[in-house]
Amino acid sequence: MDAYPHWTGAKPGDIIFEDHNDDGVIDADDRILMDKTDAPELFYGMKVDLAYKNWTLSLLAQGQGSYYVSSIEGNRGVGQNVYKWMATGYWTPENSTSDKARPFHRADQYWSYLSNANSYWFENMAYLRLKNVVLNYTVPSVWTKKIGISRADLFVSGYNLLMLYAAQKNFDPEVANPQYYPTMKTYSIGIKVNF
Ligand SMILES: [Ca+2]
Repeated sequence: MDAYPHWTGAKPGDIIFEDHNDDGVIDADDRILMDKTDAPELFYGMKVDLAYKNWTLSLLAQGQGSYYVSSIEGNRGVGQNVYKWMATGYWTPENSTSDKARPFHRADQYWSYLSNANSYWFENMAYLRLKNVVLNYTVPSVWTKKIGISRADLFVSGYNLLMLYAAQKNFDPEVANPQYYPTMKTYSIGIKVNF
């Protein structure tokens, strides 16, 4: 503790604030503007359509570039009400290599988001997700015409199938709020018939 400037009352396992102006004291003069944005730098998407004989496969991936939200914004109850990922693997004397702060009361720590705003709580929401996949089979017309159908397609599709990349993995970066439900996976099967 004594090796580095800290707030009064700091304990092992607390967040370490940077002595940005290097004066040996942690105070309001160590505040700096964050060079992060709270809106994505870009959105992007990729679509691939493949066809082979009677089969088609359509893939859609989408993502967004870096932006930062605080994972601990808003009221989440009192006491030791913390997210699951904060409740395990945190710093203890036996686990002293962890960079995760010890459990805390959301309101009464000097390093809470309410008391002294800091970058510890900000998470990068960049991601790339396999959003939509459709596999389609067109039934050969020599079969369908016998029963008066001009075209028949069988398909399976999936929505929100796979997170290909996420800068942080604690919660769904597309929803970008750990208090909300993550996006749901959806699977569909279907038949499309033209008479
Ligand atoms: Ca300072």
